[in-house]
Amino acid sequence: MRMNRSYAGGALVAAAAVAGLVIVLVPSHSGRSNPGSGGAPLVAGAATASLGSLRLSNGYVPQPASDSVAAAYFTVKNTSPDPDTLLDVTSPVSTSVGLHDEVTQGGAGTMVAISSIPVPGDGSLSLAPGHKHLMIMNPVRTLKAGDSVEVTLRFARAGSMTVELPVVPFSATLGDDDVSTGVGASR
Ligand SMILES: [Cu+2]
Repeated sequence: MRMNRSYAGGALVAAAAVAGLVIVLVPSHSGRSNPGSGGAPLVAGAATASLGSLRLSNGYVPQPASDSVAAAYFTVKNTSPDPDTLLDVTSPVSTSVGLHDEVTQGGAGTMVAISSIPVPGDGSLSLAPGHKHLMIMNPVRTLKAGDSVEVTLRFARAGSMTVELPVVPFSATLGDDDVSTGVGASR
């Protein structure tokens, strides 16, 4: 397991946001990937929520290693044939919640800011370590396991969904081949 959370990377993202840049490349804050599992280890006690034909599950925030940045993950299943789009995310704990993806460049994981995330019709959108994620910059309070983070997800078709994401110990977010969560990680 590698934890390459980069404080400098967070500062770069914040600076780029101020500068109005759409795409920024910064060092990855999570070197973890989940090949073969679809990238979404299930987490015990994770949040669920529904809005129209959208159902959110496995929502959580791994307890961050830094006070300056945290990541959030969830899956949204769309039971409608009509596609939707996650446009943006807001939270009372941060004035800057971004949508990020991770790509591999020159063998190193790198984060890239993305402006929206599609939710396919009769399909799902999955945010997971090593893949797409929410990036919560400079939370107004220290996020510790047992705490929760309210986020409001704004979708183009369905509207806004507010959900409380639990902050969980980092060990709880490992895949089923790393540690038993009691839930399993089959997909
Ligand atoms: Cu990120």
